[in-house]
Amino acid sequence: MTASESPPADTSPGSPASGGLLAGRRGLIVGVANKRSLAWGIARRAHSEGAELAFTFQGDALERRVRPLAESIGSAIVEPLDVTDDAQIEAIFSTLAERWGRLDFLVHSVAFANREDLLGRTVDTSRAGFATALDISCYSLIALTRAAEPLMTDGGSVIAMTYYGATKATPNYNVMGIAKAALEASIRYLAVDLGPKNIRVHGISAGPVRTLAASGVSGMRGMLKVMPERAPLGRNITVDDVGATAAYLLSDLSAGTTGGIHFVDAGFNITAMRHPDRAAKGS
Ligand code: 0WE
Repeated sequence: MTASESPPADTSPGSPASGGLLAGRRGLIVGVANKRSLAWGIARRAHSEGAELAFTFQGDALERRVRPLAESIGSAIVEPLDVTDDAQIEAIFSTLAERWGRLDFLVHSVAFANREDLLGRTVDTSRAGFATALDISCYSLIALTRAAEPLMTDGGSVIAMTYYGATKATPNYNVMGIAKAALEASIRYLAVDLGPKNIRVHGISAGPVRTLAASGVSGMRGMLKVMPERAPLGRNITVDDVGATAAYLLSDLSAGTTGGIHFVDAGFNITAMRHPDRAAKGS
């Protein structure tokens, strides 16, 4: 048979590709809030690479957002999950055990700090605010990974979302930077624990994107302006950029890779300052 006689591969967005990178894989996506979410960018790409997905939502308002998105890509499992509640974590994984019996990947795209802790001085962070940020943004990865482990019987891959504010002090990111530093360390320790079971654990450090989590963040507009001036690629990143890197990290293409933080930031993190030939607009 000549090449011209083969049927064209269906790689259109939203159509599961039988020859896709993630064909036959099953994954849980935690952290879709709406269609702009990084988690939705990952889900869309995972689906187009052939994966079957389950989703969680937190609260009625987000259920109304997540359910239609999940249904649009044929996902039959959409369940509530508050990551601070051990019983709900147990419940979602027993649902996955019943319905699928196995899990290939987990995507963690969840963070929260009280709004008053994302302004002003980190030195003013309360004990309760610190505990909230670390519990929701970091401990949840450990808890979810522990619950996923028994289902990842054929190996697996875990992705958690992080940000450059984990390693470099970033205005207003404050306690979230501390939580992301702990999350990045958790990724390394989990990778060591689960490596023997061929479960790989990765961080994606995404550049700033206009999502629900970034809305109302003071200085977001400035960050989105500075990125293209300083980043080697001269642009901001998109959720599709994140989805593509995630597909690689969830697939066998990255079989020899675990415990790392993978920057999807147009190269911003490797620079010390803006190149003088790339003039800031208006300067
Ligand atoms: O990790 C994040 C956002 C996480 C986040 C956002 C909010 C806003 C609403 C966590 N908790 C809350 N709590 C709220 O009440 N990003 C990487 C996006 C982000 O957030 C920032 C940033 C960037 C970038 C906050 C301050 C400065 C920069």
